[in-house]
Amino acid sequence: MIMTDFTPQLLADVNESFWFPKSASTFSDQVDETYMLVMWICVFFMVPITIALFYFSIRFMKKKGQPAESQVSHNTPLEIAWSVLPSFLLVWIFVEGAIGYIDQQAAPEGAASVGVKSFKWGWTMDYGNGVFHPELHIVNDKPTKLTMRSSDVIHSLFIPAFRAKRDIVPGRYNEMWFNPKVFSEKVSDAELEAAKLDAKENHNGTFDTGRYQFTEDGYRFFDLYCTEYCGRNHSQMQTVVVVHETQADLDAWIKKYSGRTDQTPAEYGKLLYERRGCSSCHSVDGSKRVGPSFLDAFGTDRKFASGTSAVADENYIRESIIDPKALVVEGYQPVMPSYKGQLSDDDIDSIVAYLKSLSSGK
Ligand code: HEC
Ligand SMILES: [Cu+2]
Repeated sequence: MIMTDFTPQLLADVNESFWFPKSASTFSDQVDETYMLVMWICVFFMVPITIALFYFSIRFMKKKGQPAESQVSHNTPLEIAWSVLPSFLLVWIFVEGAIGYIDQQAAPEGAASVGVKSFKWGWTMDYGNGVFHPELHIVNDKPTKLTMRSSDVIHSLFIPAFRAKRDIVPGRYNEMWFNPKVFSEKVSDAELEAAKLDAKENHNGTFDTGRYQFTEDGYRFFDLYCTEYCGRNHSQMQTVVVVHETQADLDAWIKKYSGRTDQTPAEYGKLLYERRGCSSCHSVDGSKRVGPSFLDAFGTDRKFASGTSAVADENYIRESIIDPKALVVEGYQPVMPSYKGQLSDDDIDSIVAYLKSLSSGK
C-alpha cells in the first residue's frame, strides 16, 4: 500500500480544480497524477505532430495533375528511435497505473466495513445490528471496505471525490476500499432548521440533500453515484457520503438510527420506508414511480397482472413485502426485491401502520 502522509482537512477547505472534483481520499492524488502524466504526454506529442502535419501538407503540395513521387526509401535509425523511445513512455504509464490499481485491489487489515446493497434504483447501506440507511457514513483517516451486492442488474458504485469506483455484479460479493482524508463538517443549527422548514413548507416535507448541500442530520457530503447504466431511473441512483471526523461521532450517528425508540409504529414505519429504499420506488403523494403510490391505497381493491384481485389489507401488504412476485399489481413490472429475512415482524407491522396512516377514512 502507498502510505500517504496527510493532515485531515475540512470539506469546505478543499477546492475543486478546473479538471477534477474535490480530492478527498488517499487515492485521489495518485489517480490525478497518473491522469495528468498521460495527458501531458499526449499534449507533448500532439502539438508538434499537428503543426508538422499542416506545415508539410502546404510545403510539399503538388500542382494538380503532377504525379506523386515514390516513397520507398526509409531511414532505419530514425524508425527504430521513434518506435523504441516512446515505448519507454508506455512502460512508465503502465507502471504508474499498475501501482494505483494494485493499491486499490486489497483493503488493508483492520479496515472498517460497511455492507452495500444496490437495486434499481437506490442504495441501502448496512451498518450491522439491523441498522440500515441510504447514506454512506464513514470515519476520516480510517480505511473502509465496502462489501457490495446487487439485487437485480449490474450497478457500479462511484465516489468521484475519492477517485474510487467498482462494478457490482449480481450473484456475488464485490469489494472496494478507500481511505478518506477530508471530513464533513456540520452546518449550523440555524441553517439546518431553515432547510427543514423550507422542505416542510415548500417541498412536501421532502428533504432534498442536493438542494441544501447538506444532509438531514446537517452534515456536508460527497456525492455517490451509480455509474453503470441500469435502466430508466439510473440517473437518480445517487446518494451521499458523509465522512465523520471521529469514530465517536459516527457511532453516535449510527446509534441514532438503531432500532425503535419511543416512536409510534406509524412513525417508525415511516423511517423504515425512507431508510430501506421503499421511497425510491413508491411515493406517498399519489404519483406513480416504479411501483404504485401508497396514498389512499390501504383497504382498496388491487388488480393483479394475473387477472385476479384482492383487498389491500394487512396480510396483503405483508405478503407484498416478503414475496413481491406472488401478486404483481396490474400495470407494473415485477421488479420489487423481496425483503424476506431483512425486516423483522415488528418492522413490517410498523410499515403496515404507516401505510394505513396514509389512507384517509380507513
Ligand atoms: C425496486 C423498486 C421497489 C422497491 C425498492 C420497493 N418496491 Fe414495493 N413494489 C414495487 C413494484 C414495481 C410494485 C408493483 C408490482 C408488484 O406488485 O410486485 C410494488 C408493490 C408493492 C406493494 C403492493 C402495492 C399495491 O398497490 O398493491 C406493497 C405493499 C409494497 N410494494 C411495499 C413496499 C415496501 C414496504 C417497500 C420497502 C420495504 C418496497 N415496497 C420497496 C417496487 C418496489
Ligand atoms: Cu445502477
